[in-house]
Formats: sequence, structure tokens, C-alpha cells
Amino acid sequence: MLAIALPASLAIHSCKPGKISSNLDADAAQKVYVAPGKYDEVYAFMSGGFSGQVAAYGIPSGRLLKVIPVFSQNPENGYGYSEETKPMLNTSHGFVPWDDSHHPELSKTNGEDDGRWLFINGNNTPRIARINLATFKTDEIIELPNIGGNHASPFCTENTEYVVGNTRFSEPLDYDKNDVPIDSYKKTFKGAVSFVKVDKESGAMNLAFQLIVPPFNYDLAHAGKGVSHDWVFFTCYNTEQAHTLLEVNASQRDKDFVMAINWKKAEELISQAKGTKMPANYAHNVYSEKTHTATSTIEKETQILDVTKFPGLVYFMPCPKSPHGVDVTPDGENIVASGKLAAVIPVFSFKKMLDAIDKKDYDGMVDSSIPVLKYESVLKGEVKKPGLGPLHTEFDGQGYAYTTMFVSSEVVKWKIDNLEVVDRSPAYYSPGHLVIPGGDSKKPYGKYLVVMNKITKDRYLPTGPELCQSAQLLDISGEKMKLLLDFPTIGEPHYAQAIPVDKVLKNQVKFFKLEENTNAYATKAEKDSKVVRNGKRVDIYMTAIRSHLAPDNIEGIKVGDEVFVHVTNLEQDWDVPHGFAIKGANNAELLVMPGETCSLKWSPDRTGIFPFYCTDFCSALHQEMQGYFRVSSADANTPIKYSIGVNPVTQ
Ligand code: RUQ
Ligand code: CUA
Repeated sequence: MLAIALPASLAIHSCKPGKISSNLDADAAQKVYVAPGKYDEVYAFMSGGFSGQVAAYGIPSGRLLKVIPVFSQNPENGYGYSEETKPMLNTSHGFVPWDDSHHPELSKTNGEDDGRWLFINGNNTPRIARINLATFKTDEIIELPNIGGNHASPFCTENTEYVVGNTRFSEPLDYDKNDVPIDSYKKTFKGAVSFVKVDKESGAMNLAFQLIVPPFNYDLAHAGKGVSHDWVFFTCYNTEQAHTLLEVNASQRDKDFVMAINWKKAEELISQAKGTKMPANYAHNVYSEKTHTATSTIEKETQILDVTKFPGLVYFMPCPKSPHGVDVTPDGENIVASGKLAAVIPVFSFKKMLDAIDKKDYDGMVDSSIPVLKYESVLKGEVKKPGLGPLHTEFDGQGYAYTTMFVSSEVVKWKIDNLEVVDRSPAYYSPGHLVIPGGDSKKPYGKYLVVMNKITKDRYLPTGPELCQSAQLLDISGEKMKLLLDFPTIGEPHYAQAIPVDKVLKNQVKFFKLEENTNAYATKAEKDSKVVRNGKRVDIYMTAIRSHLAPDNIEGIKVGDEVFVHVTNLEQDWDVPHGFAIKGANNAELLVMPGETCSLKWSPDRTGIFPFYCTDFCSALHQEMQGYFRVSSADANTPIKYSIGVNPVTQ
């Protein structure tokens, strides 16, 4: 018999190093071999966890294609260092150059991944970002007020009407009196669910409304689809409402909840002006592909609905015990929750949920107003003895579900209709999320499964105290899962999304059109390059083309000046970025894409000659792509002078 509940400490530390790869497929090498010059079949977008970024991999090769900077500064390409991109990291707390990103989510049309945008959460300073998959750049970041720990986020409704996010760490709402004793938790703390509206054409986000919910810890979410289109489901733990030693105090109750929200109804209430406008303070940052510049606006209002006042909006379904993931089958009928301290996987039926709501089949109320539906009435059934520590589930579109077991370190395949376990595959070790291309959509591409592991122990060459994190690729096209490949990842991968490449390839931008560049400091032709002094500010309008920077000799800069070098890359071809760096600048380089303008701020701290150069090996004469600044003392009268190609024989 399996124990019903595990001590939380076991759930956190357990793993089983030393296992051999017993399920390694004999043909594994062939199945992951992508010949030189050939493309992979699938893009996998994995969260970077505490790196704050997203990494794009090719599947089945496991090759890392790009780290897309999102919430963290990235010196590799100047994101968050250039004047144009600094505003992306602005928040109501000021410039926050880091976050913890967990859940990438592809935009969806009719419940299928459409390959247009990838959303991802900032967990620490609550934010949602939107990456444009035509450019692989972060186009927008919106901060969320009233929440702490944006973990259950961002999950798309069936047509990306909204991306939703919920608070992990309930806290007093921003507009309430919030300087309160921590032990007033039950009275003064609240949860808030954010509904961020997404424009169908542009992808532009705005915070449409927030639902104020009981102060639990909301962990994960997925929106309904098909029959359950109008609903979104969240897991919550700490329904005990503990605020200290949660390891023990939030594991008391036998069941926590899955919270079901009727978002259509919420939308209706908002359109009937039932929402209450509340003061707020949050940043909304937008990057423009035309100006190549981000702007940050501080928004001052949010609209809320207190769910205790609107019957029919929210229901709770009891769920054993401290649930983590919640996943909806491709047809939208079954809701799989994973009680991470339970020895079963409860599977809820959407149809039964509606019936129970109809019949008022309640098992009490939360806050004397939010119905708790009876467990037996909403349950389709339990997957029995699946393993220990179920966390996350994805689907293959063939009637099977795959669940990660953190504690027993395996992926378990089970049949959705009869809830029977049909296969298990060991994971190395302690798997968190898993992803099947389209595995949370209406149309999974059930050929591959990538499982992301929290611990690797002995699997890779040691790298000091910090060992790499990793993903494992399984072939799930047959009856039995087969291990194909291990590959290391960036940061700690939590969730990932994967999509067959054609949906992304067809939108690829190869370069930015120079004639469409409306950056305030763009220089469209070399002859227009110039240096302009305005008090202590010096603006340098520079161009880059193979293989020179213009101007390349600049004099008249003084100690104490604020120098802005605006580099426009004049190239109009794919794969020709130019870089730019200055000796001693307290800044990262710029990496300027063809047709783009980027600006580097530099405050020279001493007199002398300062070389600058292109950092990206762009042609046979790349090493010649360089220049000099002359910096004079603050009181010198060296005039501004700049040139290129002036090289007198006698000097
Ligand atoms: S989590 S390992 Cu941050 Cu999505 Cu489950
Ligand atoms: Cu441009 Cu190297």
C-alpha cells in the first residue's frame, strides 16, 4: 500500500541517483540526429527559471538556438543595457533587472498553438511578458498590481482572449491599508486573479480586470477549451491560510482546492459596469519595432470584482492534497489536478461539475459565499497508484495523459478513459514539468515528450557545486515511452511549450527595413553621421556597415560628459548584426540588428584615447571595424571633431 501522504521534506529532497538508463531506445542516436544543415522538427521554448529568460531549443536534437532575454539584463546583446531596451525592465519599484520565469505559454487560436506569441510570467516582481515569435524579441511587459508571486501565470484562454495570472503569495491589496501585522493574515490578506486582455491583431496587452479571491496560495492554472471554453481552473494550496512554516502548517488539511472561474461571466459583469475602479500603480512597457525603442508608462488604475459578491462566478472543487499542476484534456472535458502529497491523481469531469453546480451539490462554503462542490459529485475518478508526488500532466491527442512524479522520479502514462496506468519511464531525476508539442492544446503533436528535471546528480560532467539542470527527450509515438536524449538547459526549466516549426518559420523577420526605422536617433546614410554637443550631453549618430563604423575618429569629448552613441546598422540582409563596445564603459555592448538603431550610454571617467570596435565577427575585415575617442579634461577646450577616412601621410 502506498502511504496517503508524504512528509513535505521527502517531497522536496527525494531523488534516486545511480539508476541506469534502462529505457534508452536502441535507435536513440538516429532519432535525435539532425544532419548538419538540416532543421529540427520542433521548437521548444523553455523557461529559464531563475535566469529570468526563455531559451529556444531544436527538438529532437536538443540544440540550444537562442536565449531570448525577457526579465533579466542580457549583456550578450545589450538587452536592458541599451537606452532603447532599459524601459522594458521598468516597474513601479523602478528598474528591476532580473526575475524568475516559470511558465511560457504559446498564443492560441481555436485552442491550437498559432505560433504568433509566447507569454511568460515574472514570478518575483509580478509581470507578464509577450515575446514576438517573428523576431524572437520581447515586445511587451506588463506589471500586475495587488499580487505577490505571479506563479499561476500566464495561461491563455482558448482564443487568447485573455492571459490570466494568479497570486502565489497572498498579501494585503495595494489600495487597502497594507502596513499590517503579518498575523492578521486571515483578515487582511487577499488573492487577486488578473485578466490581461490581448489584442487579436497586435497582441497588445492591457489589464482588463482583477478578481479578489480568498487568501490561499494559488499555484498553477489552465484555461478550459471546447466544452469548458468559458472557464479557467487554478490549483490552490495553503487553504489553511498559514503564514509561517508552511511546510507543516499548509499541509494540515486532507484536501485543498481547484478553483473554477467562469471568466465569461466575469467579462459580462465588467461590461455591465459591475467592476469597481481602484487606484493602482504598475508599469506597462512596450517595445516598438519601428522606433526600435521601448516606452514605459505607469498605469494608475485597476478594476476589481470581489468574487464573494457575485454568485456563480467561482466554485471550489476539493482536491487532495496541496495540489500543484492543473491540466485540461484536449477535448476540454477532464481536469487533471496533481495533489503533490497525495498518492492518487484526481481527474474531474467538467460535465459533472456543471451538474453539481446545477443541483447545488455543495459541501459547504468558503467565506460563507463561494460554494465548495462535493468531491464525489465532480470526480470522474482517480488514477490509482500512479507513483509518488504527481506534479504536471500533458496529453498526446491519442487518448493518453503523461504525468511527472517528482518523488518517485518517473513519467507515468495513463489512459484518460479508464484512468489505468499503462507505462512508466524513469526520469533523471525529480521531474517538474513536462511538455508535449501542443500538449496543453486541442491538437497535441504526440510524437515527443520533453521532461524537465530538477536534479541531475551524476548525469553530467561535474561543474563545481552547481550542477547543470537538464531536460530529457522521450519518444512517445509508440506504446512504450523511449528515452532518446538528455540535454542541459539554461537556468532551471519549469514549464515549456513546443510547436512544430512551420507555424513559426513562416513569420520569421530576417531584417528590419531601414526606411521604416523611426528611431529618434537613426542615421540612414553614412553621410549623415555626426556628433552633436548640447551642454554636457554629446550625441553621436553613428552608422555601421561592413566593415567600418562612421565616424571612426572622434575628438572633443570631455571627462564628465554624458555620451550617447546611437549606432544604426545600415545592412539590409539576414544574419549581419554589428556589435559596438567602448573601453571602460560601465555598460554592456550593443548588438545591432540590420536596419535597427541602438544607443549606448557612456560617461568617460578619465582623459585619454578610448578605442571602440564591432564585437560581432561580421566580415573578413571585422577586426578592422574599429575607431578611437579622444577624451580631454573637463576644462579643456578641445573642439568637437569627427571624421572617417582622413589619414594624412604626415602628421
Ligand atoms: S512549477 S515544477 Cu514553477 Cu510550474 Cu511545477
Ligand atoms: Cu561589424 Cu564586426
